[in-house]
Amino acid sequence: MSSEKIAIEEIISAEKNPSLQSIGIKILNKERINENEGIMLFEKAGLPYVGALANFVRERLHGNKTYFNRNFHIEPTNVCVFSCAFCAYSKLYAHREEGWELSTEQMMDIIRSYDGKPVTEVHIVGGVHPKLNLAFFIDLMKQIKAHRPDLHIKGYTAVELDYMFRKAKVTNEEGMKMLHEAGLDSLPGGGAEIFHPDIRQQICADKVDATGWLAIHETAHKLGMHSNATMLYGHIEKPVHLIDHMERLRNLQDKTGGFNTFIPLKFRNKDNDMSHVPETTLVEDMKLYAIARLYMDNFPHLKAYWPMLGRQSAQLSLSFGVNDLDGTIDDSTKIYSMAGSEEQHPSLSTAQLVTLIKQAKREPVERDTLYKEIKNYASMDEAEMEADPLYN
Ligand code: V47
Ligand code: SF4
Repeated sequence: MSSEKIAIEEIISAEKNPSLQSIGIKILNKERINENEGIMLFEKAGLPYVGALANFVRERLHGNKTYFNRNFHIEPTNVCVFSCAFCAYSKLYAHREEGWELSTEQMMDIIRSYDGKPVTEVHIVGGVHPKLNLAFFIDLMKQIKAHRPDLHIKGYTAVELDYMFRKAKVTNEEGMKMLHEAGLDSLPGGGAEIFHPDIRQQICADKVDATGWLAIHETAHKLGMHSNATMLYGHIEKPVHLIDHMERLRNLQDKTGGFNTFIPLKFRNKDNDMSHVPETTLVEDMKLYAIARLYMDNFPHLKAYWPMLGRQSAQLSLSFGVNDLDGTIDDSTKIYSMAGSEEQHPSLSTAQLVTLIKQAKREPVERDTLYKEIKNYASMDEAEMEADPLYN
């Protein structure tokens, strides 16, 4: 028996609460935990217990490997027809301040500015502009692919797609096929927030609901595309809503297997209509990641989005179930910095990201969007990287 298994068995048998102990045994035996057990972990378990279990699962799945990719973001617009209470964009729009709207040419200039650079993915997400329609985005996909065919396009949340398809009067399947054929490779996980209607009604009542969000992702999976899923945590929701959210995603994943990564997003309270709601503590953040790792047993990867969480907390999360830190990103992700994320100007070079992972005694692995390994940096010398413009 491995020393890791002996160690976790000791931790489980030292747990005084018999119900928590039996959850631990299930996890050890690769059995699925149910909704009540998930809620019990939130309500009764301490961080050391869930943390140790989540770390055990993380290492059983990935060893020390910690993935990142080299990507950049384009936010086509911050104008949005919706009015999510947590969103700094929607507040701006309500007050008609500081709107931006990039033309196709401006977005292609961003794409061209990465010519010759070893990025593998562009992440395109923005507000839901009433004028930017399906035809506009099909044309953008085609232009990007004509310029750089090997660049993976991960674009549009289910919220943007739902609006685009309804406006164009096409079904999910028809619209998704058109975008996919034009060059869209996969979907990001945004717009999921909290699925439970009691919470969704209060924080984002007017955009696509849980059924609609899940239907869009199911359609993408059926067409062979992959996608991610997010969960906006740490505001007015309770454990029952978090578990309900994860349960719905776990069920769809059982059906399609199309999700790559689960990404919990920490609610930030600056400059939005929920500024009175306090943010979660570091202990709560780590506990959330750990429980997510334990509950989402059919999701291969758990990602901490470092620009939102902050680089030190993201580093810590690597001991609480997380095995992916997203990407090297430049300073273009305004939706988070506007809402008060730790990182006002999120930017990390490959060398810096690799160092961050190594400091946590994990093994940095560059991946593409679909988790094909591009390069393992475990044995690469830091001085060598600092000296090479490819990594800076
Ligand atoms: O759905 C908005 C979130 C999301 C706030 O798939 C906020 O790889 C916290 O799609 N506090 C969009 N979060 C982000 C998104 C994403 C991000 C990173 C990686 C991936 C991926 C996808 O941003 C929205 C919403 O949940 N958001 N405002 C806020 N105040
Ligand atoms: Fe619009 Fe997205 Fe902000 Fe909601 S979270 S207001 S859909 S940009």
